[in-house]
Amino acid sequence: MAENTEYEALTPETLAKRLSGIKVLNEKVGENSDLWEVAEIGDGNLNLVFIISGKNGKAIVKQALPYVRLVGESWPLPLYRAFYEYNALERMAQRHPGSTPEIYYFDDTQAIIVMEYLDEHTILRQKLIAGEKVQGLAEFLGQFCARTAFRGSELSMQSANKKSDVALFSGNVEIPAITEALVFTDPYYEAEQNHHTKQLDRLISVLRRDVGLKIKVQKALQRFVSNSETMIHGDLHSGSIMCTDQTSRVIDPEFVQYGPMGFDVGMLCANFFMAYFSQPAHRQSGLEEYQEWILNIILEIFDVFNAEFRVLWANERRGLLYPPVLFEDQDHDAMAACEIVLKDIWSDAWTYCGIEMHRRCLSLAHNADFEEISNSVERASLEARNIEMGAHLIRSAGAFDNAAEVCEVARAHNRRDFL
Ligand code: SR1
Ligand code: MG
Repeated sequence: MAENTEYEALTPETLAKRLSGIKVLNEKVGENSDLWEVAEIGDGNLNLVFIISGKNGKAIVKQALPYVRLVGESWPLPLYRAFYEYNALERMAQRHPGSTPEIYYFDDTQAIIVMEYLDEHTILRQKLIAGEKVQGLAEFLGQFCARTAFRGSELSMQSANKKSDVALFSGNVEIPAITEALVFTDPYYEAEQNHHTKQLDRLISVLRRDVGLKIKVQKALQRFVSNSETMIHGDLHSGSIMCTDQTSRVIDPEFVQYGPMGFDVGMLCANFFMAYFSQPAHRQSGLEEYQEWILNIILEIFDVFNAEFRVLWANERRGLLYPPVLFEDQDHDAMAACEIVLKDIWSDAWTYCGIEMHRRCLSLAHNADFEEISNSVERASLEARNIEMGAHLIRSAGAFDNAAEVCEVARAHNRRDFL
């Protein structure tokens, strides 16, 4: 890397000169950095993302900024998140090979990760807004969530490795703090940075007066901050997944921490439910068919997650939890224990799902599924369905036996007018 020993944000003008000495970029993009074309394509809330094109091909350079891009320099954010993201990507690649972009290079001081350019991939959220389908999406995501959950826990890891990994990631303090505030706390009171569609005023005020619901959310937050059972992506929404028509990859795990097994899959399902509820504003033709396709993704994620988790339970249970010496070796049914663990994961997941559905309409960082609806009356009516469904999930999370029951609740909310 360049001679800079102090952090300096890259620009499209400075990037080629500053990164010209990185061997892997010379291989992947081209030897003569004067010929590189550089564009800044970051549209997320936090970082700079550059695409470099050259004679040999393309690469992505992601650089953390020392503040929240969405808000500005008034909200400082540590650069060290790039270190955690890099380590998370390495572990995800081990736990689910091929699920993430290949990492070419990492520079701690400059908070830079150089990675594979995912040719022809676009952000899943954009595909869902555009009504596009992705083959194998649910299978990929169900397997990703199950494998990372299982293989990052003491069901699989040796205790010493798990403990040192928990210690490593526990340095990632300020980034999970964003989730603790924006996801779990701010939606439920009039926090300064919140905003919402005006027509939702009354519905939101009723929601914020529901003490029982707030307690359930706080209990979920308690588990989020204190239950370090596996390494979670921490921000697995449809903007953290890139797809072609047939392949998918997970990106952006800078919100990584050790946390509850149900968190990622719950947040993921929330983003499909939000895509589902927002669809009437994005299309008329084929609306019902596409909405059902989205619900089927959730059903399939649930089935694939459970099936994969059972396979891992049967074949890879090498950690200290539920050891064969207590079950198989004594002719006791280990799979019955697995079902109980799965039931708890999904009860947690539906709670996190409901909370994520709330925060994207009530807190600081909304999502394009709803934000791109310019007619505020229409947006409010669709967001109202989403918010009410979120509340239903938080209140009843433990009562669902399967995703089919949850999807039925979504269909019922999709037919109702809550304003
Ligand atoms: C201030 S950051 C806002 C949101 O963007 C990230 O992608 C996370 O979802 C975070 O909550
Ligand atoms: Mg992100």
